[in-house]
Amino acid sequence: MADASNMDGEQVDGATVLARALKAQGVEYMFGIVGIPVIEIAGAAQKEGIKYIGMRNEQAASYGASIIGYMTGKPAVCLVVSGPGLIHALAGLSNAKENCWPVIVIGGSSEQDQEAMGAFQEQPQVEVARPYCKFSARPNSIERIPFFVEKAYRQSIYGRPGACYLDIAGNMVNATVNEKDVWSSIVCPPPPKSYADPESVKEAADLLYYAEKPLVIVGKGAAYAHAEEAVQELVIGAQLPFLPTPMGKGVIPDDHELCVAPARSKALQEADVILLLGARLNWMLHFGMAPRFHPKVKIIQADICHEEMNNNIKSAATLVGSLDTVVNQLNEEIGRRPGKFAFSKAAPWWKILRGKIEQNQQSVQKMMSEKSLPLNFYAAYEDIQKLLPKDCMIVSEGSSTMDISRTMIPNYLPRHRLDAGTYGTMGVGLGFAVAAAVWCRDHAPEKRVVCIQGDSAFGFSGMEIETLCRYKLPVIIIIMNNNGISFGLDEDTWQSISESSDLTLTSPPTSLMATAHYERMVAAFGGTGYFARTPEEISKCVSTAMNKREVSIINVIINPMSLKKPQDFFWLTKSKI
Ligand SMILES: Cc1ncc(C[n+]2csc(CCOP(=O)(O)OP(=O)(O)O)c2C)c(N)n1
Ligand SMILES: [Mg+2]
Repeated sequence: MADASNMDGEQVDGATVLARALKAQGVEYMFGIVGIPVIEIAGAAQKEGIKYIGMRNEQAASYGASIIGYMTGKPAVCLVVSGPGLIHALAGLSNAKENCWPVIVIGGSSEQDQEAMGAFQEQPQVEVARPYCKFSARPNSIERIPFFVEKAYRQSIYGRPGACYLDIAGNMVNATVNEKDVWSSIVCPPPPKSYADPESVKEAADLLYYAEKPLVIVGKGAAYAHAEEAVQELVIGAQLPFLPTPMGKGVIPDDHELCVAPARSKALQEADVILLLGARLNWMLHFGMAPRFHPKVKIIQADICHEEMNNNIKSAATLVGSLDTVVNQLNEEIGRRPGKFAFSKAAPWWKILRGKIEQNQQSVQKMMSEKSLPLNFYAAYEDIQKLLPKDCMIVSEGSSTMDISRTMIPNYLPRHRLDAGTYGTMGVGLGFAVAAAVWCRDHAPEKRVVCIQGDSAFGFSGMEIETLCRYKLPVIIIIMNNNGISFGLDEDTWQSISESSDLTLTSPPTSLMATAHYERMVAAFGGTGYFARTPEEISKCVSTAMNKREVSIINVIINPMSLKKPQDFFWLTKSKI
């Protein structure tokens, strides 16, 4: 470390060196919770113009930072204290890793000369973070901090995006060095574009050209890559049936006639050629295996990551590269082919899919029209979705709440559905909502953020309603309250067993308090709460909340035994091998 007394020139402290390095790379947001030894880092970041969002739990802070990465393709920072602060943030690191989102977590850590002595909150933090990170490191001097920042930034967005961790020793935060000795880093350029092998592109075009039952699956990798224009050109140009994954929704609007989401199971089971665009054959797509997929299906994979190719089953064609460029290559190749594709709209494949879509729509229609109280999810969602603006950002988490919202709440724009994702993580919702709302405030002030959560999901990070109110972020939180994790007890049963027995022995492990008034919580911070049981009350509350620019909680009472359609409920278990 430089000795200040012997140096000419400006002295600069470690916090400032770090903040300037982050700013130089283009970091716009820092989420976190401060304490020893990172308070000065948050202050220095603000001084450089990085917006600091103080959260109530590091889990939510790390989720918030990572969703900025997904939405913008640039990492945000999550700033945490040593030991337990970092341990809480591992939630967001692992969630980002599984979802392939860029994020940089920065943890303060104990002083270097107290290493192994039992220092305050001492923890081998670089090692603790490493399993979830593409890069986990501790700068060895203040002067070299910018080198590490650039490397973390670059690693988070190059190749398959992911999480990075930087450990800042407590003694480096306030110590000063001579500014002229500080490492001057390059500003990380955007990820270089990569192209698929033209031979593979030809193979893929042939497979699609001769397919009788083609299907395109649009994943969140396509959304992340901003590939919507190329994907729309491909799907609409060749009139291919498509299916979005939950967060791939909106790359092509859900209401497009080529969307076969209501015939999902049938489409997966019978398709003979499937093109995967930024979607992985993991549990969400039943590993690409029979009986959920046709045993002879030919898979074409398009993905940024080599290692993802041929995962679980052997693909017929592998297109490795940036999603937008790869799809454009495919468009060009398809454009060179004469005549029509085998699967014109009159093809038997379309008849099969249309039949299934109609059948499914009828059964959904039936559930929507059952308006007896307490309402089922479909009936409640019908009234909610009518009032949501087409451009709003939907945050969604829960079990039934989330799965049914996938069908019932349409998305029209890419990167506008933020949900529990590949890791199925409950508790992400409010962190996502804070981040999405801050981003909207700064970049799309007319856009609303609507956060639809189960009553269990809301509870994981419920205190972030104070964060929303503190920063005046007018998020509408809709709690689909069915008294539990997927289901619960009705009010009378709850009342009677709570009076007559020891609930720790008798209440079903899924149950939460019956008809809890979550909406009352927000009044403590200046927001407005609404309680809605009937379709009329739902409509009134949603439209009132939409017309105000404040934090709202709408507590929607759902039948505690209202479940998904049977095929949706067992979609996960059936796929197990
Ligand atoms: C971090 C984490 N903890 C626990 C779970 C297990 N889990 C799955 S869904 C869920 C909550 C579902 O209940 P709710 O949010 O009320 O939605 P509902 O299905 O009732 O609509 C839980 C706890 C999880 N997925 N993630
Ligand atoms: Mg619930």
